[in-house]
Amino acid sequence: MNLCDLLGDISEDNDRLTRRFATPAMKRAYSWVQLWMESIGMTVRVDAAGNLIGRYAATNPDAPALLLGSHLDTVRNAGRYDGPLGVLCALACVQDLANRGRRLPFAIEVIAFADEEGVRYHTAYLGSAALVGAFQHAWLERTDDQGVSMATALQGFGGDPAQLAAAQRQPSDFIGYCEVHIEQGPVLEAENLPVGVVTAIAAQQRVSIVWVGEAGHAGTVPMHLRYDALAGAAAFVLAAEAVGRATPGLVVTVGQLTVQPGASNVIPGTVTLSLDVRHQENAHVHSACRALYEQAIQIASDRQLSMEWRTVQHNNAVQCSPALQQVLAHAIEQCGLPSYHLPSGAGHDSVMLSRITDCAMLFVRCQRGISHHPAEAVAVADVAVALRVLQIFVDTLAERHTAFSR
Ligand code: HGY
Ligand code: MN
Ligand code: MN
Repeated sequence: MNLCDLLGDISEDNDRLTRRFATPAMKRAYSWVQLWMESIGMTVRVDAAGNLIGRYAATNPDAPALLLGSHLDTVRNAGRYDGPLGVLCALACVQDLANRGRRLPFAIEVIAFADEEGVRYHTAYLGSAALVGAFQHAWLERTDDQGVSMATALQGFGGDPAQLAAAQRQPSDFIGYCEVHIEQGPVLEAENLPVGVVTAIAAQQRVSIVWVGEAGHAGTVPMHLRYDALAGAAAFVLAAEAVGRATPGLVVTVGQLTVQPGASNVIPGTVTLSLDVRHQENAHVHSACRALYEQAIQIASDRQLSMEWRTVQHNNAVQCSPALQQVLAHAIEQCGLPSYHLPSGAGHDSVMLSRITDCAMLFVRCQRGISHHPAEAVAVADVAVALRVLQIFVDTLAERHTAFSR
């Protein structure tokens, strides 16, 4: 918890927590986590994609690993637990093994993913995509809002754009992946439970939409002669909200909106907005995006604007491993608690990892479900339960692994 606070003060901004992919702030955060990894006897490296990886060897040096961890990057004005809590819980689990001088029939690798949020280059899961061979080289040309390309940022951070293929891991490298993460929702608090087992991660589509009208003088162009890009975008934002409200379980968000030229006395000529559509069922994401695409075309036509719709990323819903869910549930019951299963509306690196290994997630109650906000908070007692559950989870896998390999 102290390290969550310490990492929570390592930011690009003076007055809030923002720690994006491949930034100096991220480098400073890595140095603390690396120190902890080395202090408990882990071998540590940063892979070509910028992921920080510690390995706690097994009795057999070539054994596959149980992968634990989460991400260290954050959104803008973030809370201090979304991501770092999972990395630090994983390290606490390894520290406990090291303190007991215990080696397992499998290694444990703790990974701090380089970019789960996708804030800097608008593609989430950069680090985990590289790990599973899903990294798209075209992403390297993307530039951030200072015009720095991803390739340049990665190079400067100690990654290697030319060696991204080497970052790819094989299914045979792992026996599974487990991530401890705050729920980022109100369910566990409503159920009065400290932890829960994640069943699935919602399908998600991210779209970038550009509206182009005609900039003009705010004082001289009559209303009926305007091609106001922001008025068109605003009509779309309300249409998006209406579509989201029309289907149970669907969430539709416009989180970013930039206006150009952006002066108070100039009619907006160009507006770029982000669209984030999610649902536990793929079909609902597809139909919502279809409906919104058609409405965007209609709005543009009615207002004589041009509209460019660019799908940035689409991920289908991901089911967590039933077998690993059962091991987590058993571990929770061993702590004298009921095992409660719930889906995740938030995205996580398991969306990528599930392509090469079984994935499980343990949610930790967070106060009022607040996240992606500095008021993000967890109770120490709930984190203690999560740590105990993770220990039992690892011990159970070790017992079963030994039993399997006899
Ligand atoms: O957007 C998400 O769901 C996650 O926080 N990246
Ligand atoms: Mn997260
Ligand atoms: Mn997040």
